Amino acid sequence: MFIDKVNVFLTAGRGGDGCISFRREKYVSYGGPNGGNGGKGGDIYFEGDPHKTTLLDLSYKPKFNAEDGHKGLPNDKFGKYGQDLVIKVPLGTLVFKNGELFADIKNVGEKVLIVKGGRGGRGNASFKTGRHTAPRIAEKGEPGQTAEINLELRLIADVGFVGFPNAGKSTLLSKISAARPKIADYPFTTLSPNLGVVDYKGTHFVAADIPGIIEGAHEGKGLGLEFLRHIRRTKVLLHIVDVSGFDGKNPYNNYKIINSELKKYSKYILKKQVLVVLNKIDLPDSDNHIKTFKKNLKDKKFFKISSLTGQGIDILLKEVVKILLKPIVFNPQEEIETIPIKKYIYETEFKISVDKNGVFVVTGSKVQTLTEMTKFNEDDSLRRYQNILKKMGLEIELEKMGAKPGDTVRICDFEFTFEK
Ligand SMILES: Nc1nc2c(ncn2[C@@H]2O[C@H](COP(=O)(O)OP(=O)(O)OP(=O)(O)O)[C@@H](O)[C@H]2O)c(=O)[nH]1
Ligand SMILES: [Mg+2]
Repeated sequence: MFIDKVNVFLTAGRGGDGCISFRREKYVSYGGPNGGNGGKGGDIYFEGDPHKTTLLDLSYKPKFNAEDGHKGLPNDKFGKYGQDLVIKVPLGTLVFKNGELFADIKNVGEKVLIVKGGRGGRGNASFKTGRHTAPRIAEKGEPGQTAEINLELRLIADVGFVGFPNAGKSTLLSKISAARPKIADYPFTTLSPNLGVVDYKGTHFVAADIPGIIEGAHEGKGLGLEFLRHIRRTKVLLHIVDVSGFDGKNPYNNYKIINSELKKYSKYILKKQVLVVLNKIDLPDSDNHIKTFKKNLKDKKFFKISSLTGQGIDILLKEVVKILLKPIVFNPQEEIETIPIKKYIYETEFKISVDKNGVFVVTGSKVQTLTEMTKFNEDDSLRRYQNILKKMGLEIELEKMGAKPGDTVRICDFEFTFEK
């Protein structure tokens, strides 16, 4: 099955907790602190894999977690790092993180860090200072980053085939490559894109055959225009027309319908090199229809082929290769046409609001991380926490908002009583 859009939820590994421990040796009554730091949590990456052509396997598993970091240990032993998770994706995968385009994985082995594992919590050995020689402070590990990810596949092909159903797109692909797409005498035989590698006298290129388009596709008729995203990055389009008129329709009209559907999909798509390919010239009525094309296309070049007998294909491929060998510059607008523009949001260190019960609720990622990394059952840790919040100006801000001693302040899942 071909799946080209998938949502997954990623959670990087949490950092390991720092350790509180003191040296215990014979004849040494006051050993110093020796609790090690926790290990970092595992990161999650996406990596381009040339053997993948669909996002199907990711659709089975909506949630991915990387390993948590291990706890720090006594004797200054650091916790082990959590293992990174590398998720393989097909080339041409666009990664949207929390709704914004984050990465575009185009190359073999290209590895992109998507969510970072949390830092390991500091052990008490690292809190030792000249004044504070026996700290009972250690941090908990930092939570790993999380993100909702939408993946969208845009196949990477050099040449794309477009046209009405039954025009012979799949037949052509099977003739010029080793791909074996389904071919049949009815519309919508092809339900998802097929890729094939073409070797024309030593020049290799990838061709993509996508499902047929019909009139009204931009309104969702037939299979719609969804699959056109897979030819957006191609350098050349072959517009394949059944020129036999066998189905009783006028081939030139069909040609115009496809062009108008393509235009409705994107204003950039027809700026590509498009080669008009009149197929099925082995059938009797084709000559008449070819004349219509000649008249209407004027000096625009077109190619006459039979995907069945192979006639004319060599001349067509020669032209395709000629175009591919020229450098092609993509319009960057083209890529982002359907992609939302990134918005940057400035976040203050914390925000305070008052809920309906008069509780002061403090939010903000910095405060949240600090809270999640604090061991509240250790007095020294708690004191350090209070000091940091004070330095951030939380106390002053709370007072400005009208907090009085005895009021409740909530940070994450913890409630505190406000006092000066
Ligand atoms: N006589 C003749 N028949 C052809 C030629 N090319 C394709 N056909 C036939 O036309 C029919 C449709 O061919 P497909 O290759 O499945 O057409 P398609 O464009 O891929 O169709 P969809 O997948 O439905 O979009 C099949 O019966 C083919 O055998 C040709 O050059 N000459
Ligand atoms: Mg087909």
